Amino acid sequence: MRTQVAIIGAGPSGLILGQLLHKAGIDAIILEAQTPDYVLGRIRAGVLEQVAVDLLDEAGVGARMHAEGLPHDGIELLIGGKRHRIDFPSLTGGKQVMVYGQTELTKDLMEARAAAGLQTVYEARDVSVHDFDSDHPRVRYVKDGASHEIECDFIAGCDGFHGVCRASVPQNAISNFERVYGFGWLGLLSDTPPVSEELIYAKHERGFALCSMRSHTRSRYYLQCELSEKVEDWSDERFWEELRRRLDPQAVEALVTGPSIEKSIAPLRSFVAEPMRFGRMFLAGDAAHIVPPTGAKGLNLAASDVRYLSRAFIDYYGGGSAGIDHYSARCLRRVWKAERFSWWMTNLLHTFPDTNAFDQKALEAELDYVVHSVAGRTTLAENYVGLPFDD
Ligand code: RFL
Ligand code: PHB
Repeated sequence: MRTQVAIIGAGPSGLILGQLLHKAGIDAIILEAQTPDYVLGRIRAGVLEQVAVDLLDEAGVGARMHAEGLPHDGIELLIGGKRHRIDFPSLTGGKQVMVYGQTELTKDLMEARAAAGLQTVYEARDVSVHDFDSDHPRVRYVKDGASHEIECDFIAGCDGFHGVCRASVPQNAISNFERVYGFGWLGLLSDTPPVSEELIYAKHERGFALCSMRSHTRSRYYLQCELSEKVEDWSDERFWEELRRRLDPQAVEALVTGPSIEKSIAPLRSFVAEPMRFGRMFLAGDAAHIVPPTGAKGLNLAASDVRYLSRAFIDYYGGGSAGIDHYSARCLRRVWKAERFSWWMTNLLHTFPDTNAFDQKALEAELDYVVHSVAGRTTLAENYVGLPFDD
């Protein structure tokens, strides 16, 4: 088998890249280890930056997002029992974000791919990448017990944090930067109306809480929790009780509870691998970097990487090499700003067991500054809605 770009992974990065390449007339095959249902069953991100919305429109998959997604003009920070609204349009020259679940986005991309008759191999086992430091990279995999090999011009490693692409790079060719936070988020999804029209990020001495949503009838809530916690120990009742403790009386009164549809714990981590190009293999999305979810940047970074990568391939097949040569540096500039923002939001809003009294006071002053100064609010808003691209 031969293709121009072999894409490993059918998460958001792989699927968006596949769609953008298709629009540009570039051939690609996607290999995915899991089944479509498994991929759709992963409840993850919910907030899209304007630039990600624009990219999905460009990829031709924006129709349902515009019809069913919820444009948001701001978020609320609940600090010391008091709410502070961050108004995006007035602070960023008119920008908004779009609340639309990763699951829905993935579904739209899968359907567009199927409708265009594009090839995705689900349940591809033992995927391995070869000779990406030569002009003839190859990818091998096993499907239904039979071995296959794909010859290609490029490999796109869109296979997430635990994927095979980054792991196949020689140790001396890659640098990893990492920060672990020692706690996680316990998430709950329920078919109940959201507690508020906008997202509420709550700082509380018992731990951070987030009130988010997927639609007017589906809510997503998170509680900061210990890594040793087990989902089985969190009955729905216990979750709702703990959430109430971390919210203000107005939210407690408005909160509609109900049975959970999904509950899971995700550890918080910051991670960046540099560079993001190894010869003819390129890493994109979670394969190259992880952010703690506090800044809602994970999915958005995946989209911005594949935007750069699709342009790099289009440039290459048009006879240029600047796009592929600058891919890594271009991505990393934006990645590190989102890493910094996510780390900052996480530090600001979570409870850390080892914070000393001085640091605690300095943090309170910083929060006071952020919410009460236009410059502070602007910094938060500008990063939250998404920084502009270089080009
Ligand atoms: P994904 O979504 O992990 O997709 C990678 C795909 O590659 C497949 N794969 C392989 N395929 C073939 N061969 C192999 N050897 C393979 N190894 C892996 C996997 O099955 C998978 O389908 O990465 P991608 O596309 O880069 O997209 C990134 C986003 O999914 C991610 O950044 C966000 O969802 C991060 N994230 C969140 N971001 C937010 O902005 N807000 C959130 O609330 C939020 N919650 C989360 C999250 C990520 C989580 N993870 C990764 C554990 C919650 C969780 C639990
Ligand atoms: C979500 O809705 O899952 C969500 C929203 C905002 C975040 C993180 C997660 O910062």
